[in-house]
Amino acid sequence: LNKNDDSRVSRGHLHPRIGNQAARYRKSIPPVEELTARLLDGDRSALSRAITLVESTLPEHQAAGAEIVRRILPYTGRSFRIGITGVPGAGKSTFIDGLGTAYVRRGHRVAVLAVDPSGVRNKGSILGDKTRMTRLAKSDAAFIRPSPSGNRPGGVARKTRETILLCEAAGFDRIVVETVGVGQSEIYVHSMTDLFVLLKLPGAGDELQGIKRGIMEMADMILINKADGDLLDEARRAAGFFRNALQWFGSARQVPVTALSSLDPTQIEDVVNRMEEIYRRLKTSGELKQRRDRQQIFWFDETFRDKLDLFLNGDSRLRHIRQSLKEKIISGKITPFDAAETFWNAFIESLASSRKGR
Ligand SMILES: Nc1nc2c(ncn2[C@@H]2O[C@H](COP(=O)(O)OP(=O)(O)O)[C@@H](O)[C@H]2O)c(=O)[nH]1
Ligand SMILES: [Mg+2]
Repeated sequence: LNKNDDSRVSRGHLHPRIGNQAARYRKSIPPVEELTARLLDGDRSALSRAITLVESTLPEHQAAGAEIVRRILPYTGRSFRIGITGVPGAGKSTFIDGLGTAYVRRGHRVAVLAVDPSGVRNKGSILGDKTRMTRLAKSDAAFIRPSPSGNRPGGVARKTRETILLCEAAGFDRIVVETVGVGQSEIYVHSMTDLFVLLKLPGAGDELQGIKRGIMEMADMILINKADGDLLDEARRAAGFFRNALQWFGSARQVPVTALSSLDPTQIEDVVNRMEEIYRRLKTSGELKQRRDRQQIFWFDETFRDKLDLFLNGDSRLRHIRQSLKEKIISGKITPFDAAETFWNAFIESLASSRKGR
């Protein structure tokens, strides 16, 4: 299936003046062959360029980006993908700065990416913020890229997933994806990483309330951050609490819980050792492959659903029919089941006529 086949869906309603824009930008796209070769050579500007294409809303750029991803696919998959989630202020950027620096010291090349579907930018709260990752930002062996923008969370996350592949092809072998728990973002990041880490603040007794449903099932490792100074005792207590809580949940999985100060490089080293141990185990047991296989299927389903939504919302007739059916359901004029049947038939009709119109 060619991704380009569906570009007309978004072209129709999202970018009415796309033709002009595409013409203006056409010249500025370096040939895909050249960009791919340079990227595989580890050229950072080619990597940035390719990511920009993947993130673009212009169909022409998207097509070029998709083509690059297709070409570099054989050179991907050989990194350890680590997801980090936690509320703002939990210390994610500080921790990632330490984590990345430790990895660079061990000879790895580290890429830090972010998924932030909230769309809140330029407030100093940008994920993947270089000002918080001062040590890492200076390193030649590190690449930091903030969250792509966009209003469809699945779309935002998919771009990051493709960016992971581009980074791997460019030689980055430790990929860190940061997110805040907005909407579905945790599910998305969990679905693109090998190890999903929950970074927690030392809670004040209400640990469970602060935890979104499902996060305990998703986390592969829980770190209680800021275990230093006045918060040391509180952090240790929280760690104990979580170890117990995991038992109550009856979790069959081994989820390590550690109190940590991200300001202490020695403690970061310990965490890195533990992460690497898990990575080795995942690889040798075959779990890594299984997990990534499941993720591939998740993204297939997710991307298809997303395309379907785009189609449904992009067709004004369908939008109208759907809305009036909903009103009829509420006023008791039609059952939800009959309404779904009616809408299905309208959908099939639209699909057929859009095929004919091409
Ligand atoms: N005492 C202490 N402060 C920390 C620690 N980790 C982060 N911080 C501080 O917590 C604040 C928020 O950290 P930041 O990394 O920006 O959090 P993020 O929003 O999750 O990325 C900053 O002032 C950090 O210096 C830690 O382990 N101990
Ligand atoms: Mg941050």
